[in-house]
Amino acid sequence: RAIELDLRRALALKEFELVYQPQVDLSTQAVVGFEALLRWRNARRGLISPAEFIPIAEDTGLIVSIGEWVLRTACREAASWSHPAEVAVNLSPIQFRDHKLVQTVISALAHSGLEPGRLELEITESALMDETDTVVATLKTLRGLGVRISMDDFGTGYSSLSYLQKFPFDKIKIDQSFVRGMGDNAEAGAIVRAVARLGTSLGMKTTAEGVETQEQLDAIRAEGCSHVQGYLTGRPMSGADAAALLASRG
Ligand code: G
Ligand code: G
Ligand code: MN
Ligand code: NA
Repeated sequence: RAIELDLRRALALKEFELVYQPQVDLSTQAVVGFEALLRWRNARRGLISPAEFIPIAEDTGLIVSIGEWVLRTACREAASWSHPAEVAVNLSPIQFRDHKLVQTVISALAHSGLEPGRLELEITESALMDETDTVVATLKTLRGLGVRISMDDFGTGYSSLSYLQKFPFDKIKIDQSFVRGMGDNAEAGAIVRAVARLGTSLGMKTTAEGVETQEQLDAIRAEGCSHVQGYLTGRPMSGADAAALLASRG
């Protein structure tokens, strides 16, 4: 496929960039971190969403080298911030099949000088679906480095709860679909509340994702989520803007 050929050249042509979306601590209202989100800017194709090219990168195995670039870049940019905010990086399930994943993380931390506690790795439960024991062992090794581990898109898969029992995640990210549903149906609100409580009981932070309105923010605060990430509290922005936002806090 033509897009696959373009994707193969994208790293060498420096066509990738990261944008950063603020993560706000609801107890202080402060921006305490950013999620790094990958963007591909191709001369002919324009700006391509990761939803479009990540699946191709996964099918072709290109995700391993792209993911390495994401880790290195996110760590380097975060290390340059004037405040010790966290940076969250999404990991594809395919990256867990790479035996060098732990070494890649160690190397990204070492080269950037980023304190391990400031790096958060987001994984979806699909990463845990196959070879659960191996993936859990890798997560424990990563945690041993001091890195934090989040479960992303929580509630959208089939067996999220069983994975919470297999690995002590630092944070649960409640999928946007539940936040979006809160206005219209009582069930979505009840689920957000239950997950927030589950997180509290398990000693895990809970981030509500995709919060776009003040009403949603008030609701997720009332339900007991510890963090929020969404267009209301900050759109994804350039690394320079993220650095400026932190610096403006003085
Ligand atoms: O930023 P946006 O909402 O368009 O992202 C769409 C999807 O792409 C989300 O599911 C997000 O987790 C995923 N994504 C964004 N950046 C990365 C990345 O660096 N690596 C991986 N594996 N997925 C990413
Ligand atoms: O799968 P993951 O949670 O990593 O995906 C995050 C994606 O959600 C990013 O692509 C980001 O652009 C998008 N996103 C972040 N906040 C909002 C929001 O408030 N509304 C919508 N519709 N999308 C959001
Ligand atoms: Mn994510
Ligand atoms: Na998510």
